[in-house]
Amino acid sequence: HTVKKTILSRLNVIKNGLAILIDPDKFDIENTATFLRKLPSHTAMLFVGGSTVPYGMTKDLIDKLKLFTAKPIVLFPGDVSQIVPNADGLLFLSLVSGRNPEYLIGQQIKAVQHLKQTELEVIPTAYLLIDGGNISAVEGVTGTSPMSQNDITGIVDTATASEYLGMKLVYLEAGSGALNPVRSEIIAAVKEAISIPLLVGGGIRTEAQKQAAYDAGADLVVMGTAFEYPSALQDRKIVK
Ligand code: 1GP
Repeated sequence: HTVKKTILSRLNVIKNGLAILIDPDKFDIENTATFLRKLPSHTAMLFVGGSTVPYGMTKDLIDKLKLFTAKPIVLFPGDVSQIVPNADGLLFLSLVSGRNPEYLIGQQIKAVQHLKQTELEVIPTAYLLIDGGNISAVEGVTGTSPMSQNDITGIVDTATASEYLGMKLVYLEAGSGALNPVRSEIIAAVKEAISIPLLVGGGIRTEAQKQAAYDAGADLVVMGTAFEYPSALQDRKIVK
């Protein structure tokens, strides 16, 4: 199992990077080429995953994406059934904001037998669910509560402990479709405390929100919903 660490090394030098999240369950595969053409030019990589994805859909989508793009494709799986060999890498997530052992270590152990059959670059990622003002799919699926946006010390210490444990990325997640993205103050405090790359996503729909995340210290912003419903982005772009 020798794998080039190309995605992580890219993340270690990335600045103002953008990852577009595609949920196979919500994506029209026939529309793949058009979808990719419309993405911002600074899109660094594609994330593929969702909370509930029917078996087989992830692999088919990635085969299709690879016909039209050379950008790295990184799995962002809701569970082990979404681990497929035709992606380039995998965010190996541990939900460190919660106390459900299944999502701290259980799913990861179950993933091993799948991963042994792939050459995916495995990227240890501390995944922190932050309150986005509505009930997220992550909260529903994992049965864990998000951290309050007021608990800055708790969030910073969780991210720092994760780096001490050897995690290679920190991902601050407000949840897909969050009403409120992670606040700038939190992003800045976490960025200040860690030396590994910081990913921020959930509820970021406008250019202004994206820029605010970069200004606060996000190395990579993850956007999904805004590109699933491009008209929503167009409408809100005026806010810029
Ligand atoms: C969800 O952070 C990602 O895991 C993206 O969220 O769909 O709200 O952009 P949105």
